Amino acid sequence: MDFEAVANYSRLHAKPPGVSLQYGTAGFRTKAEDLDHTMFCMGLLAVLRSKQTKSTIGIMVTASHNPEEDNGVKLIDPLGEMLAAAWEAHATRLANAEEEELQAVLTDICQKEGVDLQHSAFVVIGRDTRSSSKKLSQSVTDGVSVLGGQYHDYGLVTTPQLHYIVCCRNTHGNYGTATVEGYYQKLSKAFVELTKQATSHRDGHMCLKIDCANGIGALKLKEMQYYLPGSLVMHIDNDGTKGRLNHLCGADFVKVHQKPPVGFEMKAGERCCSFDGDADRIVYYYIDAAGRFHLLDGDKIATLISTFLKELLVKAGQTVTFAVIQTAYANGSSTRYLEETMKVPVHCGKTGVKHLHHKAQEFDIGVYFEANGHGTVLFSKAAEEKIRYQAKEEKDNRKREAAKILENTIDLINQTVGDAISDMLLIEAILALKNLTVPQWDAMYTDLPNRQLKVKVADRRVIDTTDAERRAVTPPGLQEEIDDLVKKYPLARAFVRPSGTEDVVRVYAEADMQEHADNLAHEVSLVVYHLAGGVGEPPKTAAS
Ligand code: G16
Repeated sequence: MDFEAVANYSRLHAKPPGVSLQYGTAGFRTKAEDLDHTMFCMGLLAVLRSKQTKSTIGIMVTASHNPEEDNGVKLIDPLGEMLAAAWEAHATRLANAEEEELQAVLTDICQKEGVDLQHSAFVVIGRDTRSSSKKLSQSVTDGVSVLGGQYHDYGLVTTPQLHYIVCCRNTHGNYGTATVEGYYQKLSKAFVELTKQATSHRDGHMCLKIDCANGIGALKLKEMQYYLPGSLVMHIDNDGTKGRLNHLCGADFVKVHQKPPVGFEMKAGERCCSFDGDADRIVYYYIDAAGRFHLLDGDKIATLISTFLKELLVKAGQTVTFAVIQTAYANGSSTRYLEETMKVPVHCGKTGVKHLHHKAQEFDIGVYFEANGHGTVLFSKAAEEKIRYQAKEEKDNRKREAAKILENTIDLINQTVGDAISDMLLIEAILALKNLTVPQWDAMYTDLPNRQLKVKVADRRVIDTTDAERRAVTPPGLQEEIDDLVKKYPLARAFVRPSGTEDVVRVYAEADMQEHADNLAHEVSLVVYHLAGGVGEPPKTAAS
């Protein structure tokens, strides 16, 4: 390692004084102006990770659902999954090291992780559409180059596209071709095959209005349109030509505020969906004849996909282990429906798809979704092989047809990470195949009214949680106060947790009526404000 060159380059990407960052739920996130040094360090770290794993590593420059002025970065591991937890700690140490400590930290990581410095390193880089992303991705390439790593810059891509590309490169094309075109070809071929048997879309039912959060999703959907059949009519809105990224639009806005993007025109019954800024989340919604808004979030998506897969597995006569993985944000009704009506085992993990992904890997088929619309389905190698074999060799026509649909479903799903485009195509295919309208899908179960709020505190790390973030351990007395408040309302539940992507504490509450959920969320917010060092004005009610 040429430490002198590292030191020289590091001076060009100087660490801003007083900024201390942590590799959080999805990498580093903060104001873009504070990230140049972190980006450089992540270039260095990716080279070490690549040498250690003898694989291509990905670096995505994005702050996903955060506002335009923020940015962020995360590393992608060899099979397209999130960075291993031990390396998250290395990332935090490296990013926070002062210039004179850099050499010691790099050496220590190499020793601890047995990095073979003689091995070559290859890194692929992608970025979202933020105005700060291009320059920051150049800081990443400086870090990669100074340690002698090779790289390929894929430029503007969705986060899931880069995850897909990393996986393709490391599986030598088995997962698909490692290009954005390869991604379009793989998904569109599976979508066309899957919807061949559907009758409904021939009547023009596959018509969808898409809010792209003024982000990268719009660009990529427009490119992908050429690969998709004309029967899928996409009206792409919030495409970045007018509005600001994630501002009053996008999956996070729609989910949290439980209303359509501002200025989004919707006809009654029209099927609509929203992506987030880097197109790794999706939620669906519609308004009914009375003008009421209905949200179909990640829980409803998980339920739809699980129902579809379970029916096919029964038809194909396949016996596999199957589970749904949710987080504490999952609506109580969804968990009850999955467990009691669908008889599907449900597990609860900590927020962050990295946690859900690992749990889902324990099953032949693991469906994981966060309520915010971030999720996917994982198939074990054994289950995938069984399905592919049956799709080819099965003598029973009915079973073979079911296996073929399962096989195309596997190809349509981006198994590396939650992917708004892939999830959207799968949902469209399922609705077409099952001849289901969105109100019919919505009617599977009724959500308990719920409310999410954010509270500003001086240091959100004063809140520590346990039991998959459903209970607060610190500060003292907080959980007891929450328990007392929850007792006031029927069917109520509430929890608080520090966000890993924004400088806030998140509050979630659900109850039998919207008014109760709103009151409970507000009361819990006040408790957080008082016991966890709230700053600024005390939280206002959800209605205000
Ligand atoms: C990221 C993570 C998600 C997580 C979300 C919010 O999403 O990938 O798993 O649910 O942040 O996390 P937190 O509540 O800790 O801020 P995205 O879409 O922003 O990458």
